[in-house]
Amino acid sequence: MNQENQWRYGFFLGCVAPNRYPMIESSIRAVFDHLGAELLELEGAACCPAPGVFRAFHIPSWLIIAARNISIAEELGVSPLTGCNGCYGTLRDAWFEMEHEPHLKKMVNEHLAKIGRKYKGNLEPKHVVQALYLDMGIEYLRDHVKHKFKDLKVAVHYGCHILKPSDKRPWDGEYENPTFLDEIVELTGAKSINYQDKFMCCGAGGAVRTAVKEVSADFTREKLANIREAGADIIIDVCPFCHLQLDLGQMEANGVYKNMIGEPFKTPVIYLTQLLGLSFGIDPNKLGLIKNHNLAGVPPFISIDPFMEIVKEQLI
Ligand code: 9S8
Ligand code: 9S8
Ligand code: COM
Repeated sequence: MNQENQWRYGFFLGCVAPNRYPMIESSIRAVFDHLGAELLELEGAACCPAPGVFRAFHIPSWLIIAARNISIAEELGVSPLTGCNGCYGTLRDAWFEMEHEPHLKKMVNEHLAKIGRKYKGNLEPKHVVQALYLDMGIEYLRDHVKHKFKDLKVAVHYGCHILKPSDKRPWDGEYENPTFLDEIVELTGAKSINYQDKFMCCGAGGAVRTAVKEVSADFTREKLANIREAGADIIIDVCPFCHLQLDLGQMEANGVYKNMIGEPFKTPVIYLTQLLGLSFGIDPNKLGLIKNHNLAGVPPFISIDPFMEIVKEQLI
């Protein structure tokens, strides 16, 4: 198949990246462009809607809104592609459930007909990591590596929805100890270190962050303590909501649990395509790694300067 046709996707942004962490969106665009993949705009796309929130209240509404979002990509003839685990969870679970239960697809289409839309279900929703690892493949990515870190210890955080529920995910049976993300990270020369309870939730998901901040911050505290204990220089994630929790939530954990944690946590949080882009030789400005303003209350909340020092010493 022609490579350029093969790698065309409808870029589903979700809410958190465009509103809170635009550097994530920008780094995904830069890396996909560099790899010769085309990202089409999904005009009029709404919230996925968030799986831990909407699905928990009303499954039919969740399904119909998800199907509407997918149908925007279908009109362009491409798979929806998202860099968010939560959006991936919704789009992929909804797609899977409608494929396996025709009455759901029928119900959804009865509703979509009222706004002149039809959901087909012939295009599989994908995660950015899925496109990189399964569509393009490790060898193709390796061919683009220009610079390698000599000594960078990374705590890889997968997050929940990229792996589970396993029957609706494409990772070929490897769900308890997956390595796909570590393999991509290690292409850059970085070392993915082991840490206690690596597959634990960041604390944000399932609406926990919204409902009970302290519980959410407690998860994050535990996760960050394990990461610090293992000696990680940075955290790598693949979900803007995890990113928000590990960055802004790191500040919150430092506040709420200050008597418990000793020194405040200060581990920089970097999105996968920001790291990969550096190793491909992409301008750090395009990857959202250079701060050119002094506005308060704007992310990253945990300084990434220590990481950029390592980048300067080892990479550029
Ligand atoms: S959209 Fe609205 S809230 Fe969110 S970022 Fe991802 S999950 Fe889907
Ligand atoms: S936010 Fe993103 S995917 Fe989730 S549910 Fe548990 S972990 Fe963080
Ligand atoms: C997690 C999204 S990425 S949600 O809170 O579970 O909806």
